[in-house]
Amino acid sequence: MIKMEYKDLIFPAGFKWGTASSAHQSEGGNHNDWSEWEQVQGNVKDGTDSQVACDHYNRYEEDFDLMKEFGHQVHRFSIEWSRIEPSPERWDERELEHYRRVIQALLVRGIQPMLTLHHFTNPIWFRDLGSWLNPEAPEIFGRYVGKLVSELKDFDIIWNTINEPMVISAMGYLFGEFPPQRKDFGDAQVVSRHLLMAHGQAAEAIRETYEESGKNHPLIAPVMSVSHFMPEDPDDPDDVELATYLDELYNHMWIKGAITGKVIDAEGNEMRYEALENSVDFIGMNYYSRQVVSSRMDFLNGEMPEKTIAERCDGLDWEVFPDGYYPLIKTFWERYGKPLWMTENGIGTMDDSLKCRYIISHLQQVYNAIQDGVDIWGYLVWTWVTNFEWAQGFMSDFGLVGMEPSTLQRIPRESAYLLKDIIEHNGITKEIQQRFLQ
Ligand code: IFM
Repeated sequence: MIKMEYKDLIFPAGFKWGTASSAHQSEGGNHNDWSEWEQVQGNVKDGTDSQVACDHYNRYEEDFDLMKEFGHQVHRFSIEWSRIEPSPERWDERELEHYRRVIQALLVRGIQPMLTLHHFTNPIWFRDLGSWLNPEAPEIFGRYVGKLVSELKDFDIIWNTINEPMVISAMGYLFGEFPPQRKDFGDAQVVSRHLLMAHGQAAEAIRETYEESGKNHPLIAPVMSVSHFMPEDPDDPDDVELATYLDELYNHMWIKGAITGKVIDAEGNEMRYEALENSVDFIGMNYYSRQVVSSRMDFLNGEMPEKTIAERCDGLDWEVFPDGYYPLIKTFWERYGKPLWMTENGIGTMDDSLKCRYIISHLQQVYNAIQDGVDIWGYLVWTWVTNFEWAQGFMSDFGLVGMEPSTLQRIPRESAYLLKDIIEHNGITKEIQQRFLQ
C-alpha cells in the first residue's frame, strides 16, 4: 500500500464549524404536508414517519449541551412554519416562545444560530391553497416571514431563506418523489419561479423589519443544493451537452435569478423582481455527490447509468465523490462573487469510518478552494443527531451522534469526536488525515 504524504490543512482564522438540521427531520410531532404524506403506505421507503424523529423539540437543550461540549460554533436549523402559522394569519404565541427559547439556548452556549425559514415542509392550509403553484405563494410566505422576523429580530441570527429550492421543485414536481408527487416539467418551472420570488419576499421582509427598528442589516442567504454533473461518455457530445444543460438548470439558473434580480415569467420573458435586490449576502452550498448522465437514457423518468463508485450513501445510493466539490465551489465564486458557506455536507451511513473519511476528503476540497482565493466562511456537517431522512425514513443515517432507539439517548460516534478534533485545530491536521485515510 502506498503511504500518502499529508500536511496540516489549517483553515483561516475566524472560519466557523458546526452542524445543520431541520425542524421536521428532528423535532417530532409536526403536522404539515409532509406528516400527512408520510402516512400513505409506500411513500416512506422503510415505512417509518417523522412523528418522533429525534424528539429534538423536547430535547434541544440536551442536544445543544452536547454541541457545546464538542466545541461547535454555529448551528443551522429551521423553524416549522406550520407551528407558527397553523391557519392563515393566526400566530401561535406558544410556538413563537418555544423558538425564542431555542435561539436563546444556542446563544447562551456561545453557538451562533443560522436560521432557515423554509426547509421543505408547508402548513396544510398552504398546501390546500395549491402550495408553491399558487401565484400568491411568494406573498403569503413573505407575510409569514415578516411576522416571524418581527418577533425574533432582537436575537443575533444569520438568516437562510429557502433551503434547496431546486430539490423542492425537482423532487416534488418533476420526479414525483416528494409531496405533492407531481411529474410535470412546466409545474416544476412554476414552482422554482415562485420559490425565487418567495426568497425575494423573505429577504425584503427581513431587511425592512430590521431597518424599521433601526438595526443593522443581518446576513441573508438562500441555500442551494448543488450536484456535480458528468457525462457518462466524455467523448460523446450529446452526453456532454446534457451534463452542461443540467448543470446550468439545477445548479445555476435559480441562484442567477437571485443575484441579478431577474425572474423568467410564464411567457419566457425576463422581468425585474424588485424584492430580489440585495437579497443575497452570501450563498449557502449543500454538496453531497455527483450525477453521471447519459443522453441515451430517459433522465426525466429516473433512468440513470449504473453507479460505478462502490462507496455510497445508504438508501439514497449517492456515490462518494469529493472531487466534484472543488469545481462547484470555484465556479460559484467566479460566477457570483459572493462569499460562501458550506451549509451541508455529509453522508448517511452506518459505517462511521466511511463517514469520517467522507468529511475529511471533502474538507480537503474546501481547503484547496480557500487556498485558491475563494471566500468561504464556514462548514456545517449534515447532521448532528440521527434524524428522519424524508422519503428514506431512517434508512440513511447522517448523524454524527447516534440514538438508542427505545430511549432516544444520544450516543456520540467517532465522527462526532472527529469534528471536535477538527474544530480544536481549525482544520485537518496531518495526524487526522493519517489516522482516518490510511
Ligand atoms: O436531509 C437532507 C436535508 O433535509 C436537505 N439536504 C440534503 C439532506 C440529505 O439528504
